[in-house]
Amino acid sequence: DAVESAPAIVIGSGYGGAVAALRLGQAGIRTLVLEMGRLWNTPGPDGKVFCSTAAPDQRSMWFRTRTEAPLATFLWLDVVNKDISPYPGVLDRVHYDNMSVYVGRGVGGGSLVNGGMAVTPLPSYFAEQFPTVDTAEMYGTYFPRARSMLGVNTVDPSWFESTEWYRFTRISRKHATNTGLKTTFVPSVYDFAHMQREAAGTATKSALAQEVIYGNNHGKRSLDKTYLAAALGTGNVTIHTLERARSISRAPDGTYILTVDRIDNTGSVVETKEYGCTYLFLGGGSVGTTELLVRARETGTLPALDASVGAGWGTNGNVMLGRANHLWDTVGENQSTMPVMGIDDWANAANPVFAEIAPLPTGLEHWVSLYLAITKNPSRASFSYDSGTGAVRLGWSAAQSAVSVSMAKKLFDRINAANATIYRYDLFGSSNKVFADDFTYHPLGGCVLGKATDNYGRVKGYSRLYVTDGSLVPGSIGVNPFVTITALAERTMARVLVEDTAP
Ligand code: FAE
Repeated sequence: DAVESAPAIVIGSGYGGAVAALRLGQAGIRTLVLEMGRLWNTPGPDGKVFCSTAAPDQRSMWFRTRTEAPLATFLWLDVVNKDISPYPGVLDRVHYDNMSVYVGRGVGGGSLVNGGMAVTPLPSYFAEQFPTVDTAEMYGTYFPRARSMLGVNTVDPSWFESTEWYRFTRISRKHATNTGLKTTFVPSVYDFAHMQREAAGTATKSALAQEVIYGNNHGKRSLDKTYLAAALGTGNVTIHTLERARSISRAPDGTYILTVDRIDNTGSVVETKEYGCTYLFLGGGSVGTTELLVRARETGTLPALDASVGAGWGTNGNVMLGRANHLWDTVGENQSTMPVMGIDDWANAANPVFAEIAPLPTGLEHWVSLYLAITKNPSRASFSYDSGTGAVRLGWSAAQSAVSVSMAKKLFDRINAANATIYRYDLFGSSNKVFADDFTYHPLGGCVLGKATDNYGRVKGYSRLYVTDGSLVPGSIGVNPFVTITALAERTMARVLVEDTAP
């Protein structure tokens, strides 16, 4: 059983993993990235790499026989989800007892499936969540570095005001304004010049063709086109796909040993490999990294991990909901899948909420205004290890979700009152559910910066072991999280490469 080894290994190729890979490669350190999902670069029989939300097939979800879209129903009808054959598709929904977590699977992680909203948090809230981090340095150096590498851009306001594709957003803005609420444009990593060409009919449609949560075939600057392309370009970085890290242990000489399952397109384990490395970077995302470390501590392979590994997890207060508009307030049959505006009521100390104005592109007029509310829910949960089954559980309760719902409800009750509108009852299953509070797009925490790690993501109890992903963020950041995750990873890499890898 030969052990393959590399000086540095990175687990996962989402934001945290991609930043680590690039900066290691640029420093001349040979680096292997292990990613459990596929490399999404090969067209299927339809000539496309990804499928659309309108016609999901095996490429849509991670080993499912039926899709599990966030909107379960439309007019209470089970028309949204489709039977599919099991395959390493690009979107996963990880189920815990009272909460499920959507994550991307593939080279690029969440960047392959997300809405592209590239939002920098308010400095005051960042400082509240990260009291030990130098805010001036973050906003002066690492946030700008992250935004520039990610290719953040903003929609042209005059195009936004005139295009049919954002009518749904303008209607929601009008209703917010009628309520006395503030709205704000949100930047994106979707190339708006491409989107305008899509609208003009001179480029193949992607955001304007119902592509998003199962991947975008064009326009999106996902990590495989930014950080990871640059990482491969250093000549020092290799990515292995369909390889899932199962466990981490430490050899007597202080190097790390990973047990990794290589799977095929049916999900069968075709090989179990061992890898060795000197430097190990964990970028498996909030649930991926935290599960690995909780299991390592509890099974005794890394027994010195801190007691706070597994703690401080939250949903970023996510709640999804729909409002029913008056007949004259049409939202349009044509909707871009990339959100560009939020209702910003975060300054309302009694009930802070930042609500993204979300699209619901069905190709039909449906009079629905959809939102993803980010609420300042202070609830946190912990992961625990079940030695009977070997499963890692999440102790999130329905009562903790109810906190997010009550905050979202306070805001949207005001919007409904000001506009004489009501909620939609047909979108989240047969039980007339108005607030989807049982899933999150923004899993955060589990290995919180300064608690499970030092102030730079070095895991407590071990040397040369680092966390660079969303598990560092203590459960809430008040806006969509990937810019923050990227900027924190840049900060960690800048420090680690200077202090820890000097010959
Ligand atoms: P992540 O991107 O999840 O990457 C982790 C990677 O590690 C994945 O590729 C995994 O397959 C892989 N992995 C995990 N465990 C293992 C293992 N054991 N072995 C090998 N590989 C492993 O982590 N955020 C925004 O800021 N703006 C948005 O508009 C937005 N929209 C979203 C929409 C959707 C549908 C979803 C699901 C998320 C959205 N997010 C959005 C959240 C954002 O994508 C997420 O915060 C980041 O992707 C998290 O980055 P990480 O590096 O933590």
